[in-house]
Amino acid sequence: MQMTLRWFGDEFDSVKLWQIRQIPGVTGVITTLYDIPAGEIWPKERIKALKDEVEKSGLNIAGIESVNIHDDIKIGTPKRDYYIDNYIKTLKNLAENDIKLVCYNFMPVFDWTRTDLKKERPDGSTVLAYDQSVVDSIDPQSFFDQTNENSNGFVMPGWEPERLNKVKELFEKYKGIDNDRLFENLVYFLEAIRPTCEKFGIKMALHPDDPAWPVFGLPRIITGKDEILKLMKRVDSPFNGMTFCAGSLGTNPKNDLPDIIRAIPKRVHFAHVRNLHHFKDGVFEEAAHLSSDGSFDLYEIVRALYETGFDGPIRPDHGRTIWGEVAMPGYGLYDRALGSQYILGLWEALDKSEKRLCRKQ
Ligand SMILES: [Mn+2]
Repeated sequence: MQMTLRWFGDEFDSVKLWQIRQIPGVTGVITTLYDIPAGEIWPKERIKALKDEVEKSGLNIAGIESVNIHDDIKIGTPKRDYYIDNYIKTLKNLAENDIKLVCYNFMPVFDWTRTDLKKERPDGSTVLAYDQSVVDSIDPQSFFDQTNENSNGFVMPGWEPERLNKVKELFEKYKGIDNDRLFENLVYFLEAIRPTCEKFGIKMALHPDDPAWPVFGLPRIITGKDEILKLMKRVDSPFNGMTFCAGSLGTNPKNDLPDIIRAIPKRVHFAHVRNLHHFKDGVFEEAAHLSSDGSFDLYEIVRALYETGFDGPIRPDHGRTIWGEVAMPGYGLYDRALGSQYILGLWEALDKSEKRLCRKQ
């Protein structure tokens, strides 16, 4: 297991590499070339420059989040092969720079969805929150505008302004795409990149849908254990794996998070570990990582990762905004640093208990 933090690059992130380097036990970052639109090839020199910058600070690039998938691939238009070919070239360029973990998602139009980016909690901290009734009462375009207005001036991942004027057009294109079609388009994409991934040892880590149900009438296919198992079996190769995201899968309280991890041993390539507080179905807010602050048992989640031999990167995912920090909602330094220490503490306790048990036997 490697503890990491997501980092959006010097130009976009309020958090600096030297600060990340000072968090005990955090040895790498999960990063991206944030300015390259989905569908374009990542130049080898840009990847090399990013890698050099990270390594100069004493960290490494533990993986990429994300290389985004062009909507033509998700929709399955005649242009998809062109975009898949570009994706393969990007994967090769990454592998040649020794970067072999790629997180991606297959959500139509919107990435993750939250209805409030600074909901205040009783202690004065602010968090990302979701209320289904808000989504039900607003059109997608206004929703998009609202999200961008509330992001403290930062560009939110998956909510890039250049997509803004395309929302209507995209919704048109997704007409007729149901869950089955979207699933088949995902399989088509995975089979197409498979030879490259297997040749270079690239691990693809699919991020589950967030929230884990359809929003704005768009299809959603990676929402729980059955759907994940279906995909793992359909493209049954170690390259085809998951990003286990507690906060996304856990939006549905019916999802048994440790059970999902145990159902796909060795196919969890990357983990996002955080906590949510549920109020009722479809209404939740993000919480501090500590089990007692939210609805998830973080000990059981980390134990499931530990006991299935998880050896990829973990990131503390989102954090609360605390101590007056001005940062991209969810991606401040302070609370993610706290979260990383808690997860590392759980991991150390599990590891030492296990070793003590081994000595006794
Ligand atoms: Mn996540």
